[in-house]
Amino acid sequence: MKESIERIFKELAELKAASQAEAEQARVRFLGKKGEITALMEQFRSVAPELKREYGQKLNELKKAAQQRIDELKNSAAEAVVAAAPKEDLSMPGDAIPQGSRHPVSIVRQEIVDIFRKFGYDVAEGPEIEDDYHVFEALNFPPNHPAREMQDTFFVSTGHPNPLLLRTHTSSVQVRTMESQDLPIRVICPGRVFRNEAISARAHCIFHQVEGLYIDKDVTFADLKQAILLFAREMFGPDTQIRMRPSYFPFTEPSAEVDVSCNICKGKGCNICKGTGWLEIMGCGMVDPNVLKASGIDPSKYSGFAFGMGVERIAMLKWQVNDLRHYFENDMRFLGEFATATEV
Ligand code: 2NL
Repeated sequence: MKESIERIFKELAELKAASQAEAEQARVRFLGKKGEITALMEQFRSVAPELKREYGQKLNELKKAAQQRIDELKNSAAEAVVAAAPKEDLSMPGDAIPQGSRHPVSIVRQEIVDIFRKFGYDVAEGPEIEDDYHVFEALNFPPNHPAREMQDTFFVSTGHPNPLLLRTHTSSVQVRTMESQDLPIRVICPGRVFRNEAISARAHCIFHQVEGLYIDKDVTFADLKQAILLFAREMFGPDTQIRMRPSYFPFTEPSAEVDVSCNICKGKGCNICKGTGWLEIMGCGMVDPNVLKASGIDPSKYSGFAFGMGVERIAMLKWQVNDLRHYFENDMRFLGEFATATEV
């Protein structure tokens, strides 16, 4: 037994393992159920009592030494695996995280809002689900006006004394502003609007509007023209000209459509302005006295102007996009075109 112990001590000292698997094999060989040290432990039971103390000590030392040696071999084999693995090249560029960008409609909406904020307008928002009063009645829509009909408006509930509907313009927000705020009022209302229309290159059932309202004493059509001219020059460049054509809206009188000079062909005529040299950008007018009255404002003391524009339409002009549907399809190839320098 003594020789066996000595021999195993020697073997342990010379033991090598090229891998963790080999170290495990050595563990089984010495310390496993049928291992050499385990067998010596069995033999120990029949050792003469006077030798028990000496052999017992030696055997315990041997067992400890074997465990230690095998652990060492396992650790160094594991380190060798790591050392042999291909090294990470820390100078390699990282994987880029795909970066989003603001939606073009959002960019233009913000630009429009920023221009009017600079002019001193406040921004107001309101509910997308509205009632007939705030969308139509308070805005002087006669009871049988076609815009009230089912083909233009999405009704959320019908057969109800006060049916809910999706707002067809953000004028409803301005009505709420007139009801709740003190005069004078200078407010800009961006938001999503809904119309029950067939989807085409020029129309969608959901789109975005920015409407503005200015009410004070002695507000005139000249003030309206100047506000629109300043806006157009901020938005489309300092050389921009505007022209107004008479129009009709139930909530304004007089009413006008506004065109800006086409800055693509400089008025010569191109396919964006269809050869006219002018691009239509918004509708506007002097607030109808009936609209003021409905919201508790005395039209003999106060007057105001209002305007409204479609954000997608302005965005189409700005980037010469020929189909409004691009703004709703979320095709990353299209949306990626609008990353601005400040965001990158
Ligand atoms: C357009 C035309 C317009 C208004 C909106 C308005 C709001 C109030 C009172 C009077 Cl509370 N008017 N808004 C006025 C004229 C035109 O929008 O073509 N929008 C896309």
